[in-house]
Amino acid sequence: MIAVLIIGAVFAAVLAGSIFVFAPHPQEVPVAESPSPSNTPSPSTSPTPRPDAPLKLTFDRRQFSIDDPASLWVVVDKLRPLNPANYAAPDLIQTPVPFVNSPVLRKEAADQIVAMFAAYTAETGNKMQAQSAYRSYDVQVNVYNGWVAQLGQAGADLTSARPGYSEHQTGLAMDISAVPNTCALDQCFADTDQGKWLAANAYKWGFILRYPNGMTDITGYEFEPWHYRYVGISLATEMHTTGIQTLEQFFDLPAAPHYAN
Ligand code: DAL
Ligand code: ZN
Repeated sequence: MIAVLIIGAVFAAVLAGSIFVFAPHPQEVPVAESPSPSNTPSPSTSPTPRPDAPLKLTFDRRQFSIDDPASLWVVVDKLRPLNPANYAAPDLIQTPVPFVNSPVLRKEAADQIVAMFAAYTAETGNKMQAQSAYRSYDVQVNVYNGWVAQLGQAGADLTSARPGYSEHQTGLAMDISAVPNTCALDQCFADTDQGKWLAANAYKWGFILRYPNGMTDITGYEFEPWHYRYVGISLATEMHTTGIQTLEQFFDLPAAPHYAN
């Protein structure tokens, strides 16, 4: 009887041991994640890193300059004017898409706009168009002064950049509108089919919504659902995946609600 009890106890201990040995380590138990975008690897191909493992950096935030006006990543805001102030990119070309104002952009951004507009039309049967793209320093002088005449300087500064401070001068930004042209340069563009599609899909062609809703304290501008900025597919996708909405936050730059002077 005692022998039976001892054998039983030993068997139970071995069984418990094997459960202990073969039970998954708590850190290796798959963690339920919120739904991931379709273009990110599934958890099975990308296991949750152990807390004690070195952080694996998959994206180099300093690959390209954010200061050089010729860089696809240049950050222009109220604290970061273009340098030189009258900069004009050497590779500006006409962008062959429907337009309100004839659209010029840098070559890579122009090619991506053409591809993005075509994809939108193929998917939905609808069309979008260029409202305004590259603006030189001198053109921005007129645009900004027009807004000041209409809204006063404080109002103008919430919607229009001063000359030398506009992303439009980089040749990488485009204001996009719908065909037919409803809600052009109006916040109701966000509710159009074109506005909704762009907000969900523009990153796939390398564009970001540069002045998102609720970010005025960071970007310095009111919500502009029509203003898209080309930064390249890798950065646009990284911002989409991480949910970081502004270039200022992504690159740890100071918020730029106001001009320095
Ligand atoms: N509307 C944007 C801020 C610009 O004028 O560049
Ligand atoms: Zn714009």
